[in-house]
Amino acid sequence: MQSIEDLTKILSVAPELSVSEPEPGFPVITVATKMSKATIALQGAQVLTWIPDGHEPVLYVSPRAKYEPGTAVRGGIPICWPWFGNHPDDDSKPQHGFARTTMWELIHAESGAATAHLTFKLPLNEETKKLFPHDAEVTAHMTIADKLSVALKTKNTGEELFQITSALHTYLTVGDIDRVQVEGIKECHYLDQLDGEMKFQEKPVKIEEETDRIYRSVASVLMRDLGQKRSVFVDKSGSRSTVLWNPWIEKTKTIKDLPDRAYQEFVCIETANAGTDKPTVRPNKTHTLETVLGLRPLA
Ligand code: TA6
Repeated sequence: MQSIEDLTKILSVAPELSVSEPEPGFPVITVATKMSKATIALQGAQVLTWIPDGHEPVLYVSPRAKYEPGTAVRGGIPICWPWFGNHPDDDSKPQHGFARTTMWELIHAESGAATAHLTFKLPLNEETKKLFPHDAEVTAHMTIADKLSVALKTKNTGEELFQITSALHTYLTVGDIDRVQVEGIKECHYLDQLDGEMKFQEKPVKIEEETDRIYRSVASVLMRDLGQKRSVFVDKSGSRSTVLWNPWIEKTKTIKDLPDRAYQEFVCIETANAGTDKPTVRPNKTHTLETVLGLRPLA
């Protein structure tokens, strides 16, 4: 793992960039430009917070999140890789893969007054090969300004093709869960993870119950947050599935790193390759999964 000194040296290229350890052994990078502020944990290359200048935070992070190596942080944009959800063949393997609980390496950092660029690399070794028995180079590329872009690149550096599922598991804050509309996934088919049924989204999407759906869609999503009088757009590429998740009242009570009221405060709108959307990465080819977030007035 890179030391605080290593990270400080890499980040010393620009005054907008810094690093701290809110918890021992858990480095967090801070980006503060005139357009926005962000924090990114080295573990999982996980964006924790993103606050456009003059606005309220866009990402939700649980007040009960644990910041300790090896524990997934509840909130921000967890990177689910090399599988989404349960491991396809072995339930004993970690939910959502191992990328989000592994310390990544910061390999590039630059910033101007308005825009910062960070690149992280996932260390893959004999240990991780037990979970993902292929040769790959995995990097996360972030552009932080008045929009936030996270691009997850999986390059096949081996001789055999492989398949992955993955997600940029974005937690968006909402002002009032009862006054949220999610546009862009109407008239799409979706896999309802609660009963395993394929369904069709006829009506505009509202969050009124436990919601855990994999929509078949390549479209951007617009989340209209009437409570905060704003909309958040979730643009994407390299993704044929959009996951919508809110645990609602009862499920939230079973999630120890979420307060009971949390279901009222976030919606996950995830740019994913999930369900039957399982990209094949051929030797020397790269799959890129990108999400771009930003604010829009509540039209
Ligand atoms: O993205 C939806 C989902 O797969 C839900 O089923 C729920 O498990 C959620 O992810 C959170 O997963 P986590 O492992 O972070 O608790």
